[in-house]
Amino acid sequence: MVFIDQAKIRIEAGSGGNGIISWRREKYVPKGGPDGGNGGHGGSIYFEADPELGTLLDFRYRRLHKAENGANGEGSNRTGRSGNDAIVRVPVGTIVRDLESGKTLADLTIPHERVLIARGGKGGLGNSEFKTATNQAPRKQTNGKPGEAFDVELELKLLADVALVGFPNAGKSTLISRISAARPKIADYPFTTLQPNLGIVQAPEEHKSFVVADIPGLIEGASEGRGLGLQFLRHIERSRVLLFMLDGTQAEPAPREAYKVLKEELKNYNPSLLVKPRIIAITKSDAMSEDDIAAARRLTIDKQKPLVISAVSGDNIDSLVRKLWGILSATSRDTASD
Ligand SMILES: Nc1nc2c(ncn2[C@@H]2O[C@H](COP(=O)(O)OP(=O)(O)OP(=O)(O)O)[C@@H](O)[C@H]2O)c(=O)[nH]1
Ligand SMILES: [Mg+2]
Repeated sequence: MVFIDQAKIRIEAGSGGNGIISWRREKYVPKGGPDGGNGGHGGSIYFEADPELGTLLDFRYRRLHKAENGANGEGSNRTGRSGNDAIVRVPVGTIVRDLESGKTLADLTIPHERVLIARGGKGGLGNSEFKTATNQAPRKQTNGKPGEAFDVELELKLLADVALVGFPNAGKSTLISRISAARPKIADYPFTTLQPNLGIVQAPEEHKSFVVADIPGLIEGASEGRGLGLQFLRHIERSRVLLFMLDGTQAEPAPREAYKVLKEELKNYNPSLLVKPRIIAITKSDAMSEDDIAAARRLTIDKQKPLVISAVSGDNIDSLVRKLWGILSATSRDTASD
């Protein structure tokens, strides 16, 4: 299964500046000739593959991307300044399509690859360009041409950065609906989630985001096909960080035992999963007693202090996102897997 992130944006290249009509006026030149300069060219729009970006999230907030217009020409045959180009940065792997025709304009697969998508308009001509032997004083200029402007659709295949690992009902879907725009079904029975859901999470750093996969719950024996079993462990395989979610309101199994079972299942499926960095969260703190919360905070599981969180009250959710981002930003994306 492939997850697709999409965005629709409008791009508008800059218009060319106008050529102007102007006449030379100098002290000793009584009949000054034409000296109207040409307009500058409009800026173009390029798309660039930026390996620092992982999602199209930024485009939800900014839909119009414009390049600068060229300036009009000036007297003394001065050409107007050209408009600056605009560089639209997209994640590596982004496909750019013309929205109307569906035609692919670019498939940005190489880091830092740059492709011209919308050309800026040419500058118009000033009257000095129209001077001929028979017309020494042309009263003629042309206006700049408009830049290309159209709607494009961006598409990116997403890889999960973080996989949520937990028993059914641990609160995985509730967490993803708290930290992203994803709205998976949430219910108090096991195996509510039957298909993985991806959510895009805004990182604590501007213009940065990461992808969290909410996958169906695991149970003991999952690695041998029990429950929803193996097929979803593949998604865990492709992520960079594992977030273990342990239900703090459950005495049986208590978080430490739940963790052991989950870890064992991952190991049975593929021991290299345990090489991935892991974070442990104890969930549903809003429904835990003060004593249970205090006890959970004192726990050390697998040499780690778990974070005690609640996706309902928001308790420690910011810390969790910061912690995930801390690990993700220190490790680079593995683009090879699919
Ligand atoms: N009080 C409280 N309840 C929670 C919290 N998170 C989840 N729940 C409840 O726990 C139940 C299970 O939540 P889900 O988010 O569906 O759990 P899940 O891990 O996605 O479950 P599966 O999809 O079945 O694997 C629901 O009734 C939620 O309302 C929380 O932070 N506090
Ligand atoms: Mg779920």
